[in-house]
Amino acid sequence: MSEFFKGIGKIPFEGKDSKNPLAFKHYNPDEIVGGKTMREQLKFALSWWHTMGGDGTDMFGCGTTDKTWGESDSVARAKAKVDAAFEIMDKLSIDYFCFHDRDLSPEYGSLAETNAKLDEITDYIKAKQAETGKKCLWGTAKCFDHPRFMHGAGTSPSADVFAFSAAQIKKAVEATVKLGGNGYVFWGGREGYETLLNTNMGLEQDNMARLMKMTVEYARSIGYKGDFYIEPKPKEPTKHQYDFDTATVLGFLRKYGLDKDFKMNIEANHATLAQHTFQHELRVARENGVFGSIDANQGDTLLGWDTDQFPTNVYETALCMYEVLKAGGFTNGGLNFDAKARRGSFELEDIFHSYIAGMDAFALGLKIAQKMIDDGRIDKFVADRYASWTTGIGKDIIDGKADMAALEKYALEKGEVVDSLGSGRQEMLENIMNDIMFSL
Ligand code: XUL
Ligand code: CO
Repeated sequence: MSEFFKGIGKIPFEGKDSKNPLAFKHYNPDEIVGGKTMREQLKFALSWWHTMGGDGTDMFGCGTTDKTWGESDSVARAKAKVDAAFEIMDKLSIDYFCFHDRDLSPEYGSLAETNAKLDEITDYIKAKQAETGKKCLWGTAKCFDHPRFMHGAGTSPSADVFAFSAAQIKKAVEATVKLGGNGYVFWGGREGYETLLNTNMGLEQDNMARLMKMTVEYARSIGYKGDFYIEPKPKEPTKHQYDFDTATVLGFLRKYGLDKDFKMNIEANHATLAQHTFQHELRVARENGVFGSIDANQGDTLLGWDTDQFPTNVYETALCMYEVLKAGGFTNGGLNFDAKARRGSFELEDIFHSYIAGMDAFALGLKIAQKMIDDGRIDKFVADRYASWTTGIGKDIIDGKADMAALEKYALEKGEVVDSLGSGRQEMLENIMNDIMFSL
């Protein structure tokens, strides 16, 4: 088997004083942070679509990077992609990968032929996994690419398209189980609308829930033990997507009784498209017990679309890992780099620079987050700020011992309370965060 990245060896950890661009400065896989190794805490995954397939094509121009992997025949190319992906994972010490069915193997003439060719590729991957120990973090079905999905998949006005989507998802779940994946993702790419003038929103949402329920039932029936995730995104490609943000998805899951089956796969750039911070989305998921996995990337705050950049903003990775640690760390989930090198970063070597940048940014984020927790100043401030709920009237309210009349009596006796309020101390806390970050 040929080597695709000849000039690049295994990326070493050289520490923060290294100036070698092809070395980790902060990601040291075996270093213990917060009681676990960094590789266990961070669970990095390669995204098959961007890394193996994305060639820089955009609305204004063709690809700039050759991602044919030296093959013109579809099956040979799909296999070469597998070889190249495993070489990248090995050289970067990445333990996991995530896939869409059609990134592994494209569509052929009929669904039966497409399924048979997918089987051939998943056989090939499974053999590679047995050799290398690399794992699947999650799988999903690409139910948004082909023209048949122009009006949606599970939310299509056409029952035939719904049936086709179910068939495709059934096969994608089987592929995920076959590759040992512990996550199955629904990202509602075209599950939304362009105009309400042509849309039966109630039926579309009922149908989406039906498809999700059928998927859970089928997956469990074939022995799938992992998690199901929804990946919220407010828009793009459709004008409005039903899975707008975590709070909206929670309402949907609860309405249809799916909240015990699904967790969130939170993507940083999707959070900012919904006008939230990445930390906000993670906090909402954590507080509601539905934190699952992360699509790690970053957007550009000056742009209104999903730029899927490799994450380099350490302030954000630190606040992200703070939420992850507070949620008890990853269980079945991990950090999937749903990110691509810029169109101008077209050389294959740029794949390595991109991942090294993202992995080092998250390694730093993890160390800072652990330090924020060990330092304790922020946690103590928050605990003190809410201290009135631990005794007296606050405790009575929480214990259900105070009704409206009792609270009125309390307020009448107490008089004005404004003077008892403490400052929110936002600037002091932001400075503590800087102190922790830059004294690492
Ligand atoms: C698109 C996106 C998807 C999902 C998987 O914005 O994030 O790649 O992660 O379908
Ligand atoms: Co994503």
